[in-house]
Amino acid sequence: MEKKKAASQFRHVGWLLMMAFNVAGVTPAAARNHGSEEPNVVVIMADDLGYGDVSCNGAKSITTPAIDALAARGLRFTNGYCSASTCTPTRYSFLTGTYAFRHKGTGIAPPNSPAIIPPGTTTLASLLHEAGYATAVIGKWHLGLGGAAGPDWNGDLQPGPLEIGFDRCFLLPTTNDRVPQVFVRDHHVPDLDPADPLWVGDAKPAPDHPTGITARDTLTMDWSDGHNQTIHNGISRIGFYTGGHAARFRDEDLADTWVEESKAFIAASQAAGRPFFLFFAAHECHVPRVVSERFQGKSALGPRGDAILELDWCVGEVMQTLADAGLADNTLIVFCSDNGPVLNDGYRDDAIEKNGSHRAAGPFSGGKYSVFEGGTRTPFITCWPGRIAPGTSTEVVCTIDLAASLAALVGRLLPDDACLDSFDLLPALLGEPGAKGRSHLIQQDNGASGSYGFREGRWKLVRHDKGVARNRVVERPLANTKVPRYQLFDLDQDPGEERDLRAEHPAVAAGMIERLETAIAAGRTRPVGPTP
Ligand code: NG6
Ligand code: CA
Repeated sequence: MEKKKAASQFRHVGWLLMMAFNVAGVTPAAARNHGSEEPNVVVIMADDLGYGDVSCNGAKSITTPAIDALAARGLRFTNGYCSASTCTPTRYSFLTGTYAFRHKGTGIAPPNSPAIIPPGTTTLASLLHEAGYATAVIGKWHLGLGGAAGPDWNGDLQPGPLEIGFDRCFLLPTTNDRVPQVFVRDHHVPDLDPADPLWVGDAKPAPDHPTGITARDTLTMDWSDGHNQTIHNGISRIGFYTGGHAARFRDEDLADTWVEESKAFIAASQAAGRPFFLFFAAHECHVPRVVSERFQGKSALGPRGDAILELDWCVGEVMQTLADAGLADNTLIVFCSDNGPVLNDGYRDDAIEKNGSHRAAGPFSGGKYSVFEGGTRTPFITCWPGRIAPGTSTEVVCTIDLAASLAALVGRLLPDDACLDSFDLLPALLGEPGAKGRSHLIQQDNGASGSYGFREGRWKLVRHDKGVARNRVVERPLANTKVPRYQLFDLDQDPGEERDLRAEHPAVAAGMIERLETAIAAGRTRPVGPTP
């Protein structure tokens, strides 16, 4: 009832209409030639990679030749976003096209989390699947597996990606600082020995179970905060597990394995004569930053920089694979990140000590866990040779818009009750002349703190219900800073969000406070009605 009432008020104030005219995505289908193209789609999502972590966005302490080549051949967005400053909510929104803050339980998923996206939900993957695409997710999942009781690690691991539109998956189930270190292929953990079953829990399985606390002297990478439970490969993690030894991977092999899996998926799709959608969910540069021996010690920034070099290698491998298969000109690659950067995220890996003058968030304040720009303004590149003219775009685009935009690309209609905050920004993503991006965007953190960013053009409203902001200065250890509940910034003049203009522009702030509240209460920001 509450929701319905709010939604009707929302329509009443005409804000939806305003959005309808301001957002490129509501152009009627008839006005465009949608549905006539069937490029392959590869979304490469990095983990914890900041705006300033790639040399095409100005990094000087690290060089990312493959990502730079993607940008040089494609469109580099200076106002590209993910929707949240932690992983699970961004991935939830990326796949469902709905802001994660609308649903409880979309914050950072624990090791035994059940599947967070209900089976049968319309997702970016299901939309492309229905359009005839072969679909796969390879890499970090972190959106839970299994029914209400959580994952049955030794049995059937469903529901999961295959129940929301993916034909295939090859996953790291959560994030690599969380247990367990095993892969999931489709519905099973491969290579499990039934004589050594895998057990995952949140309490010590036995009093003498070695942990990062009791066996700290055996660790190859020490922890600084949390991450002191079960040890695997010399690194203690969040959570406990036993068994499953034959199925366990080495941290050093993650990237190589996923690249190999991706090559196989691309080759199989090509052999089957099907267009494909690959969600390549990289782990770099999330903790623990333990990369292939080939990249260890290769950057000036320590393990965090080495991880960025490994990520760049993955991007290069995907590009080369497409080129070798003759698919480069018929593939749209989107490169993005799941949240902004963090230096020390719980392990002593010299990220702060070796950072020097590097600005992982570029010119922005905040990073991972923050609703200041650095938390969600992240690298964003689209590349489709022959279709996207190389260049730079200042249009506002977000990972949450890929669902509606790619549905439009392949001519799928969005049901009214799906993808509630996803806008069809296809023309802007393809760099078509005059195409507009978003006129507004809500940014969130992990979801439970009542913190939001709200961008409308040059204006940015920052809301912190608890009066504290997390991770305001990325180059220092994670900390809370006291802040007023509302702040207003002019991003044109002050991209670093340092000068609060709320007192100078009270009417602007008041209007934005109200529109943000309305958008949250309304349950959706995508206008009702078929898109495209
Ligand atoms: C935090 C972890 C952090 C990271 C994050 C999730 C601690 C002290 N911190 O709770 O290390 O795992 O969760 O990151 O445990 S994300 O990118 O997957 O959202
Ligand atoms: Ca992340």
